Amino acid sequence: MKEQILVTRPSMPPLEDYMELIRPLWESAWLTNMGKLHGEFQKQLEEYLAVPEVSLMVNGHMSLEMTLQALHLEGEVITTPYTFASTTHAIVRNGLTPVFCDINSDNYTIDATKIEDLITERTSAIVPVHIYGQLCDVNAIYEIAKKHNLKVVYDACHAFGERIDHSMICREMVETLPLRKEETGENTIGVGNFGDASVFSFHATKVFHTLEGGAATFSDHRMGERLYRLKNFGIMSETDVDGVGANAKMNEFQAAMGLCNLKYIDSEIAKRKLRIDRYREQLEHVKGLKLLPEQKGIHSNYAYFPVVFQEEFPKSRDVVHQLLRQENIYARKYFYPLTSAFQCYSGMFDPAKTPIAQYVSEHVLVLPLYADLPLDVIDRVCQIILGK
Ligand code: T4K
Repeated sequence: MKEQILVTRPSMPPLEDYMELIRPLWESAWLTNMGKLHGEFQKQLEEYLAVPEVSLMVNGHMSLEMTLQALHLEGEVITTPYTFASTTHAIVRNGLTPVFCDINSDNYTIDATKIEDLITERTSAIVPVHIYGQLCDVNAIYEIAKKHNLKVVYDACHAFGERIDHSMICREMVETLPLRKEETGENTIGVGNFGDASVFSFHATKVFHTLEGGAATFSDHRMGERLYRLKNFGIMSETDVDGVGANAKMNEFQAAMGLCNLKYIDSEIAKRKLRIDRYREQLEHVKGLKLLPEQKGIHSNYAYFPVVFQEEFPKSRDVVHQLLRQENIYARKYFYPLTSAFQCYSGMFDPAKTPIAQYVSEHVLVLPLYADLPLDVIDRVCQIILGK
């Protein structure tokens, strides 16, 4: 039997790097609750992501759940069903009602042209997802949110470290950005600067990881204060608890892994690009196979390689999935089923109301992709798909 190939494999920094960072923890015995490594990681991350503020969290899901809670939202939230369970669950677990908007067939992000039709007097926010690291139509979403006075929280769990050329962003929104081009001299904007906040996942399976972990990015300092309370039980001092918080703090071992991985992130992304290029060389322009577009003006992190198997292709998604499995290669149906079709939401939503999302979800397969994926495995995957 050939070696098992999974859809992803975490990037591991040199063990010595990690040991060096965690060794002092045996002396200090300070393991969590905003320790020294937590502080250092937060600072380095603010710089790398080019955002004004970062609040570190135990994982991406809690980053989203707490950020929504910090905004004191009510009623309905417009979002996409084409995502991981977390996005929809975070909305529902805040007592809010998700209203599902269809996605666009080009890059599978929320179709901004369909958002306004879903707005009611109960709508309080929009939660779009930069799915697979594809940038949503941030300009249109900005306009809609401004017009209807809605909050926007981006699920940027797939978009770690992405940068967008200034020229891609509407002038008015650029004016509102806290880190201005004139001050930073940068020609690009970190993806975490859009909306009221963005949330990232640093799960083991992500482009960048801290074992488990996540963060919210934002520019309003009051958001930072609220998140700090929410992630630490609402504790202000030993005797002062002024909010019904939970526990979502990042610990020192996670922060140490983050500090290590941050050193290598650019080369890891470069290796991913090489692998995506290899896939593209063989699968691009094949009739019936739809690949993600290479978005102009966006510095991608090459997070995922989804392929949509359309009817014109001789094999269905499910057949290819099975053929790969027979070869011990585990591609994944990210994201099937739609979150609106989950058993836990049975009878509450109609997935047929988002037909493009439904179609993509039933035809998509995410192929194995990670920084050290051998190139000959990619060739083998392509041969199986193309039936050579
Ligand atoms: N929003 C979006 C849009 C998201 O995609 C996610 C997470 C979130 C929010 C929430 O962020 P977190 O709270 O998770 O930080 C995986 C990940 O667990 C999840 O983080 C990710 N999205 C989702 C897309 O993928 P599963 O259920 O597919 O995980 P699992 O255990 O099947 O692992 C996937 C593959 O990775 C396997 O083939 C094995 C490999 N793997 C996994 C782990 C845990 C490893 O090689 N090493 C490992 O340590 O959700």
